[in-house]
Amino acid sequence: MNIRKIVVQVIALFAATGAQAQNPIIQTVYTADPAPMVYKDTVYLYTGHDEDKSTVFVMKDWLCFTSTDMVNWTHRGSPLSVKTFSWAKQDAWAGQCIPRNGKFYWYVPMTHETMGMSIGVAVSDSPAGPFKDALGKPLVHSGKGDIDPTVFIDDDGQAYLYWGNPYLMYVKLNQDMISYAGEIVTVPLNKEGFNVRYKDIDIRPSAYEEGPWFYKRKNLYYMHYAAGGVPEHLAYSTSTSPIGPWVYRDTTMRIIDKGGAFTNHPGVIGYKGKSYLFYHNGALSGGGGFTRSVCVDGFQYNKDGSIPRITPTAEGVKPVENLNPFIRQEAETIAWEEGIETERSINAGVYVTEISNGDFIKVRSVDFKNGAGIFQANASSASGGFIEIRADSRDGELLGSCEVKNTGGLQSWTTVSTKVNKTKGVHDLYFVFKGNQGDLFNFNWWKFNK
Ligand code: FUB
Repeated sequence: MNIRKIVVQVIALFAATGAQAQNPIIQTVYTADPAPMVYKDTVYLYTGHDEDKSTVFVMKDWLCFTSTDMVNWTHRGSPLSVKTFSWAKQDAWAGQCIPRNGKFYWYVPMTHETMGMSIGVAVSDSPAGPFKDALGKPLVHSGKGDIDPTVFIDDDGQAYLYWGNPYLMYVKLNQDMISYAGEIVTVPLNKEGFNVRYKDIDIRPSAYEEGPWFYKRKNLYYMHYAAGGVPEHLAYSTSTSPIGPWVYRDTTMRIIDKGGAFTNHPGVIGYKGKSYLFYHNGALSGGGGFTRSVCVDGFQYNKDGSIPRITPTAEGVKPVENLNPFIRQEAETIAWEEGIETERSINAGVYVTEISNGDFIKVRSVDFKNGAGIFQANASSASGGFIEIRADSRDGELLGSCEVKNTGGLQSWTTVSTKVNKTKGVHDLYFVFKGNQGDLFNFNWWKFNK
């Protein structure tokens, strides 16, 4: 079944009302293994992509989303896939991207044609890609479980790549970010460092499992990871040096009982003065262990740098700024939606599609300031329909109704407009789609005029 027709059930699964639900943050597609990156004023969220209806890991590409407010996420498409790497066969598992010297380096694990799991590196001039294989071969292959790379550049310019399951390994990357110096080091997974109770690594460790996430804050190095086997919880260790020794600290997120997946995966950032933990669950309708979805919740470091237990919520986080409706906004900038999907074309880039009667998009915290009077939408259609513009809920005040007539085809884009009731101040904005049966139109971007 198509994800769009079942999304509505997430509310029941993850116990929030439709009005408040914000987690999972992406509803158009299954996402996993979040890797957030703050670059300039924007959060780039790189994720894995679980294919619909998977009963094993079926992961062919990675996705990119952006936000400047932490609640409205813009789908930037799929800038990297297994196909980008001539040597790779399958398994677009958890990676991380980092900027350096005007370029963006994205470290990703995949199954090599002959060697098994290996880590590749892709490079781009833009954080949203497209990315190219930087080497034409794996960067790392130890044969000891080369998955889930995390990358960090220390204050002295030394970059570190950590990764692995069941071992935790690292190398020091060279300045070029696509080669490394020295040996691959295997970190001792002992009780002091990672709460591992067994000396024999082949007996599943009780703590460190996979999905490391490495960074520094105020002279303390943090290693977050998925822990404990199946199902996983999240935990962290700290060190005063980038190469350990590590001190086990605590669980950051317990096993998610309701709507969880058997894996979890941390990604931690600070953004606009707040701290966030990205993770994944199986709470979207049709979701589960192989159809996961990325979520985000906020936390505050304690004064001593320790991290409190973080509770997964359906409500997620609050906006850190309002959205400006007087500049072009992409239709695929979404806080919550029901029924639609996104697609990409050469003419339009990423756009919203598969729009049926009653589907809607919610855009959160839109600041109309002293008032908006005109609504414009860029759309294409082979049949036609209406965009109802509503304030604060899907059946809230009707500000206007913008007709999209047949434009001569689903890739024939036209800008249409309508007058709207003078709307002032900050509101959640709802686009509720109306029309006869079938796909009504495609929706590319929108904008209000004063
Ligand atoms: O998504 C595939 C694998 O599942 C990842 O590499 C692990 O971290 C776990 O989330």
